[in-house]
Amino acid sequence: METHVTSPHAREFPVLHGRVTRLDRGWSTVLLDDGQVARVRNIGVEIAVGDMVTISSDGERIDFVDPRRSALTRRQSFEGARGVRQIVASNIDIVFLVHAVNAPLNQRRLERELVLAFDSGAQPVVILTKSDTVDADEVAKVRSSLSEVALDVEVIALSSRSGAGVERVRELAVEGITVAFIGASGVGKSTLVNALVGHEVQRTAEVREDDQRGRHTTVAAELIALPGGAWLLDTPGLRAVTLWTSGIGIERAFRDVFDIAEKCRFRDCKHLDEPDCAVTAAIASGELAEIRLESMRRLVAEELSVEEEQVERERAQDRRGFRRPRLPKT
Ligand SMILES: Nc1nc2c(ncn2[C@@H]2O[C@H](COP(=O)(O)OP(=O)(O)OP(=O)(O)O)[C@@H](O)[C@H]2O)c(=O)[nH]1
Ligand SMILES: [Mg+2]
Repeated sequence: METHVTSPHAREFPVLHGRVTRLDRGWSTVLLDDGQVARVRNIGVEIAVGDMVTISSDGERIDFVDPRRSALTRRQSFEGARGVRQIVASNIDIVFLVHAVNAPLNQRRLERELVLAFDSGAQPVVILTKSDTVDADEVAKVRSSLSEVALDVEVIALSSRSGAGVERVRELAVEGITVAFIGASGVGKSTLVNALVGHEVQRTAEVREDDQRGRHTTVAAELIALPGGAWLLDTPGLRAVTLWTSGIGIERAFRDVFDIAEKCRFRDCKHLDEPDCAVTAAIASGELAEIRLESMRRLVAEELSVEEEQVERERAQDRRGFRRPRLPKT
């Protein structure tokens, strides 16, 4: 007679593992490793589009989220969400920061996006869309303005309408990698998705005539398969690029200021009225634009207030008894 030994750890059901392609009010759409699609509840776990997840054996909910190798995270911007984060995109390799060439130039917004992008662990690339709407000189002008703040970052000018420049995005979105599009509403993220896929997968809508602002057409982040084998994450236009606590983001995004500050006499120089401050000297000589320093200060302060909000939030939760104090084991 044959002996059968069943491991006490053997699973009764096969493990269901896959990637979250969409979130809708507490439900995740998961593309399973075997190609099937599952809709499961998100209970008790923080889920983001792009996450790799394991589904419970009854197929009802997400049990486990694989450690994220990168995550684009911002502070929730709605009222009452102090100290709460939102993961906009997870497990991404490149984050494209999308701006429209014919909309008012926004260096300050780009600075914020760069902080989030550098902190995410993915590589930022700037995309300048709608190059068909202005002449080549104007494209060059806007490109160089954006490059002033996007240090060491590639800027791709393109038109989803004519197709000019789109090839460079295809070159970067190689098989197996995940790219995300982030930007204000109406800059043309979904139109570019459609150009890359080759047919309409995402809905798009006209911008407002007077100020070129969009109508928040895309309402949920969605992971889309590209023909070449890459994954593309289209996101709804962000109204506000709010910072989350940053690791290296501010330092990377403001490399120019940090490089100059290396030469200050004091290591903890605040660049106010300290003697031998290299930063104030660089501003006086025109080497550094004062607005860069102001901008950086604002972001550092914002980040500090997010940290304070988090501490305050944890305290409030403790007070409400959401989290039991750890008692020593008896
Ligand atoms: N001329 C021109 N128009 C473009 C181009 N790309 C996008 N548009 C137009 O810009 C408008 C907004 O495009 P969408 O793709 O919906 O913008 P979005 O960034 O996805 O906006 P949200 O989903 O609201 O965040 C549409 O009318 C597009 O046709 C382009 O390269 N050239
Ligand atoms: Mg869209």
